[in-house]
Amino acid sequence: MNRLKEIEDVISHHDKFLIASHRSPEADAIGSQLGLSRALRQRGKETILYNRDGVPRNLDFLKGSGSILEADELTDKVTEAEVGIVVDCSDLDRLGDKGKGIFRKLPTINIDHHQDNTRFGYINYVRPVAATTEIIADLIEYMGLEIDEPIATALYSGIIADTSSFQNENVNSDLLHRAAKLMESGADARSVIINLYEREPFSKLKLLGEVLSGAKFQDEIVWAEITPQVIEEADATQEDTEGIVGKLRATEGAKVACLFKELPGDTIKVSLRAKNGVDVSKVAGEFGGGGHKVAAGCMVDGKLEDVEEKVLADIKQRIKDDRRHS
Ligand SMILES: [Mn+2]
Repeated sequence: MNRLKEIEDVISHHDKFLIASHRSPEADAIGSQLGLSRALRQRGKETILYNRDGVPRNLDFLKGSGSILEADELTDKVTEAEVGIVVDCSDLDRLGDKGKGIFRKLPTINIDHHQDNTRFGYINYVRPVAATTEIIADLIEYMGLEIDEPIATALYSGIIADTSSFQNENVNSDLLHRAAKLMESGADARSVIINLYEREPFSKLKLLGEVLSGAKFQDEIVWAEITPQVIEEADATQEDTEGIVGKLRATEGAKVACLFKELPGDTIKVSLRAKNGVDVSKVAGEFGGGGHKVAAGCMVDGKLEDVEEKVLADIKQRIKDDRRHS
């Protein structure tokens, strides 16, 4: 049976929906939540929106962003929800403990584009397109609902974020057609760019400078590290560390970029970006994480230098194997 039809059937037979996405959300997560919620409301449905970490500051321009509840704002109201919809989230663990507990008890529709999605829903609609908001747009159209200006802007944000403004390998003509249609529906493309890329605090620039000055480049791998001390010295926040790994990837001759971020308690957050072949979701998978071919990540317990050594060795091997096969 057609998945969109299955989802539409469930939606038409219920009234209250809890819509969630992964922790530390970015524009594809929040845009999918807001776009879908607004569309369901057109159909007279009630929606509750949840995200463990709330909405990042740079997405507060999206209409309805104030209605997304964080973990400590989730009240008993949530228990009234009949159906859960999880968007842009590969695994229930990524909802956070509270969210996971709630969604385990709800019949859940899982709408996502991550290739490593664990199919945790009772309906799973997983398509390897560039952004989950593309799938949400298809669903809204399929249900015969209107993509109005706020929905178009929310969905367009997801496309911009997950393609790095149409720069990634995942860009194809379908995606560009979808983006064009969203603009026809009123998506405010300029304000998406301003909010996503031109609202950075000065502390972020300072932090970027610090981190890049310590970067290393060897064997087609470029990498850098962030320690709590560096963040403190730049007077920066954890949020300010977003996007740094993308700058590393710009290096000519680099096949893989990695950022090693030391978190409290000897845990290292590893962010990976690739170009020219290597599948970094496999690297992340090796260390208990996941993601996409060109963008992935994992959390690894251990000392910074040990984790660096292990992860870099794994990447080096893959680059070698890759060369052998091509
Ligand atoms: Mn996404």
